[in-house]
Amino acid sequence: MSMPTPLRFPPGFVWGASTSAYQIEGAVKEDGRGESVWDTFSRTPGRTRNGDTGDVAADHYRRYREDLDLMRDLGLGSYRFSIAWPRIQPDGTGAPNQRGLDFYRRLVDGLHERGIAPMATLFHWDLPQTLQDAGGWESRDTAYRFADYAEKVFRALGDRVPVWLTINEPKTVVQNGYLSGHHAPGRQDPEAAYLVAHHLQLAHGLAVRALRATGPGRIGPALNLHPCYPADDSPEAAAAARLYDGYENRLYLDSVFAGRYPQDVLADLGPQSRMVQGIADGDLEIISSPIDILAVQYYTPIYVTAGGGTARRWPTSEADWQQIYPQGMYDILTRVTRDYGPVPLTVTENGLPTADSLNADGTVDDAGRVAFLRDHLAAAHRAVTAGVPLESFHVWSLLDNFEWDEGYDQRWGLVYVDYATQRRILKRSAHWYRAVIADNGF
Ligand code: PNW
Repeated sequence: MSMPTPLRFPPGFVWGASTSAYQIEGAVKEDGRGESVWDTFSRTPGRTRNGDTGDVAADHYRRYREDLDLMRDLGLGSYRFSIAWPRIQPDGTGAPNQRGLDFYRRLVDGLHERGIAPMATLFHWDLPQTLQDAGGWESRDTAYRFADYAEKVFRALGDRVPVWLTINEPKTVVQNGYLSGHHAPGRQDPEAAYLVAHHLQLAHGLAVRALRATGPGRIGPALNLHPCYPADDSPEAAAAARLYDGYENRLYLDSVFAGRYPQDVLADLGPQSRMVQGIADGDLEIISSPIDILAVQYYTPIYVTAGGGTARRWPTSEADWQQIYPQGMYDILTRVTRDYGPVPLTVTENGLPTADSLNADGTVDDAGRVAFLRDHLAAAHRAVTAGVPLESFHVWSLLDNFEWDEGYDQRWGLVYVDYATQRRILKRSAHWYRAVIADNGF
């Protein structure tokens, strides 16, 4: 009888989990927090499933100590969270709100006390509403407002946060916020969308520079990368997949790593597009300021048809946009290392939504999540074996939370949240992940 060979990650590999502020904190009026675009959007009838909002969410702002203890019990080595800009600058500008900073200082200190490394995202989509009213990311000034906010956070927390991530998934803001309109601010305007992309990239670069000017710490972008495959063997599908890859991946990677936007995307947008017109001299130098780490978020592949549409090849999850394809994790990690590396990598999101419920015996059996994570981690392990400098992996998400326009129906957590009582219950996947962490593999 033969046992399967266990997968062991390299010594020192770090195991973590991710969340974001608006999705878990609640307490939207607490301690001087201002309003964000997600408050506005989620309170607009018809925008979110069941009219759900982040008003209460997982009540993490009040229960963070309990959540810190949960993380310690799981054995996490890293916790990725985001800082809510409207807690730090309620109107998006000016002096920082001390009570907002204090919350994150308590959180970060609580992580250190438990031996967990903090990884802080500066922007996970909760733009102060006053800045949106002044044009939001369509306005170049928002990038400079962001740099000012980042500097204030660095000055307050820079001595105790070893890794910073600038903008979470600029592409999702572009595509969901400004193309499909499914996310705040709910626009459908392609010309605006790519100008927003440029300003998000500029904001990223300005924040990198702000960190260099204020102190130590490592910094990089958090990009959701989608491997784009041709849906068939035709040269037309290959060409369409190539351009699709430009919009999905190279727009964000080439600008950061090579200081240029991909020519095929710029040509497709056209010289008169708002984006191309909005690129000022020196912008790409700022955007390509050297980074220390690239955070990769992988959920799904995309299959591109000859006509430039998309096709479905693998089973989808509870999220209609997610096809389950673990090999995509290997493909994207090896690709960024080949094309842009070697750069230290961290996976900051990977996960699956499941229709979980609490059993009568108090357990939550999310076998699908266990299988998903096992298969994606095996693919990440193959990438490491092939030489990819991956230093850590974070599951999306630590807790069930507010899944944006999908509200609370989609549960992405290792830990089940009973919203009626805010009780936390470890799912089967959390028990499994704890063993993976303890063994540095499985
Ligand atoms: C990410 N897509 O969003 C976000 O960073 C998280 O806040 C979110 O909860 C998580 O993934 C799960 O959705 C994405 O359409 C949204 O491919 C959409 C896509 C990918 C990621």
